[in-house]
Amino acid sequence: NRLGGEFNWTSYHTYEQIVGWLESLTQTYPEKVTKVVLGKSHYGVDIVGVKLVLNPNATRVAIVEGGIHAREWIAPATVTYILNAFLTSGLERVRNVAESMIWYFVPSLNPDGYNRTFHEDRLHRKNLQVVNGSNCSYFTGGNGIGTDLNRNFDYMWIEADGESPCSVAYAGPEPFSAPETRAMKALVEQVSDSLDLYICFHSFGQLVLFPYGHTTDPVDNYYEQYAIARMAADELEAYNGTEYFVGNIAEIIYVATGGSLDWVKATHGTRLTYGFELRDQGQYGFLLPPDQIIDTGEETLNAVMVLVEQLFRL
Ligand code: ING
Ligand code: ZN
Repeated sequence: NRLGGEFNWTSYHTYEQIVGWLESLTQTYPEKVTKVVLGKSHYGVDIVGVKLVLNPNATRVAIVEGGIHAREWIAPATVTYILNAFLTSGLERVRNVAESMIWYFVPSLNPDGYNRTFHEDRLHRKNLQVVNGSNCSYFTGGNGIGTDLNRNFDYMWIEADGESPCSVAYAGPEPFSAPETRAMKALVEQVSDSLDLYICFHSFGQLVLFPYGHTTDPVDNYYEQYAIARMAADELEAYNGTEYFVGNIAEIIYVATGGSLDWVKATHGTRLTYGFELRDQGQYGFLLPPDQIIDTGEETLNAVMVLVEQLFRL
């Protein structure tokens, strides 16, 4: 595959390159990797993910979401890094983890926004859906046009923030108004009964987050979610000293509603639901240099392995 052949983790890649690489995987590993089109973006671009099955006896499902926010480039890069490790690592530990579940990897849930950050506005965050009657300026570095997809899911929708169409966290005119969030909703609903693990990747801040975003009241399995997150963060830190904090969303970053993680937890009762704020702590912020992709990928892979090992007590 022309695009797949050039793929690496020493630079960031366009949406087209990522999809090209995913398609190349279905050719290289036809028994293991299946292309999944979750739906279409507002501009009509296929939202492409893959289903990975390394062990036909696996029954429990994990979904790995990246790129819901366009400017957080390290998120898609980390999702593809982990997928690649699952397919190519010679380490028994990595293989055991990879084989223990049915995986859905969605590196870039917001293709329109992501494309825009490559050629127009590096700091765009939302999708590119214009809301009737609003007249947001176009070049704004995060505000401007679009719906914040991570405020558009139907749990506690618009309770916290995001009522102004031009604001950075605009929740949309109604829950699931964005085709991108509806696409993820459809995937989650399709696998809901078997879904045990949902991970979404953001940047930046070096945090492992879990529900909820509307309240600091503890989620049902707070201690399980907390203890496993802390173990994962410890393992991440052990790799090369990158420090992480863990906790409830509302407690350790800010009150936020309508996120995918909270909707998955509240609506589907998924046992482990985590959001990572990847590197860094603000030195480069969203503009994380590409020479940090591999270390970020490797340390984050270590954390993800702990989540799965604890899920199954491997
Ligand atoms: N952070 C996330 C955001 O949407 C988050 C934090 C994660 C909120 C999960 C709610 C649920 O604001 C970034 N950096 O986007
Ligand atoms: Zn984000």
